[in-house]
Amino acid sequence: MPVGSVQCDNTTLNLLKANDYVAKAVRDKIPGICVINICSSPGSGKTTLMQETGKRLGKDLNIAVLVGDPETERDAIRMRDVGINALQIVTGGMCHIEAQMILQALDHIDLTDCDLLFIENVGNLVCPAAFDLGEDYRVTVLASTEGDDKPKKYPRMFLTSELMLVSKADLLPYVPFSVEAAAKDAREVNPNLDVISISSLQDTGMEEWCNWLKAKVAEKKAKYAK
Ligand SMILES: Nc1nc2c(ncn2[C@@H]2O[C@H](COP(=O)(O)OP(=O)(O)OP(=O)(O)O)[C@@H](O)[C@H]2O)c(=O)[nH]1
Ligand SMILES: [Mg+2]
Repeated sequence: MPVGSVQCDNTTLNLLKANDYVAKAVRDKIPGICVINICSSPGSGKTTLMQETGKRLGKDLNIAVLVGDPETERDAIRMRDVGINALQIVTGGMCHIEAQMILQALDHIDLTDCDLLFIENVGNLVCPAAFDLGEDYRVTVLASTEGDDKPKKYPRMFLTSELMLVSKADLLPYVPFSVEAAAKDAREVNPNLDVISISSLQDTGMEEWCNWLKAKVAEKKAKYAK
């Protein structure tokens, strides 16, 4: 290789580097807002969880949602149905959200006085793990119906998350899923991971989850106020 040149042959790494610059632009654009990137497989209960969270915390916190899906506006409509400010990001078939989609979306949603912005990522335990969206925290939802072996099979998702929510906890008596086994594997991947079992339909874990969120919003506000 000639002296003074660099061989750029890793397209993926370069794309991710570009994404990181845009993620920084997202952070700079909404500095005081606590941003939570919710990731999971399709159907683990992300939208239902945000609906129930909005019902509980909507009085205390100003919540908004950006929700990504390959097609349809259905999830944003579901959020608006329960009174939450929401904008759909239609990825046009892409299996994850990228930071530039968030940056564009920020021009189309009113976040005046917003305390907490959820980003519901496209259902997928692989690709979303690679893309920083400018979030403060990443939360991975693993449903009891998916099997407890996922943290070791999709480690990057759990490695890059601060919290794992074991969702659909109301179904635990009926499915072969060990919360202890999933938590043990997940913590072998990421020793700092918090774990909460939760059911949006039966209220299990909702208080712990809402307290976790309130603490993160307060931390962000305190940091921004400095
Ligand atoms: N038993 C049970 N079912 C739930 C729970 N939360 C959600 N569901 C059901 O799971 C299905 C999927 O829920 P969604 O909230 O649409 O899941 P999602 O992760 O947003 O789905 P995608 O956006 O398509 O990835 C729906 O039929 C929900 O009613 C729960 O806590 N317990
Ligand atoms: Mg959804």
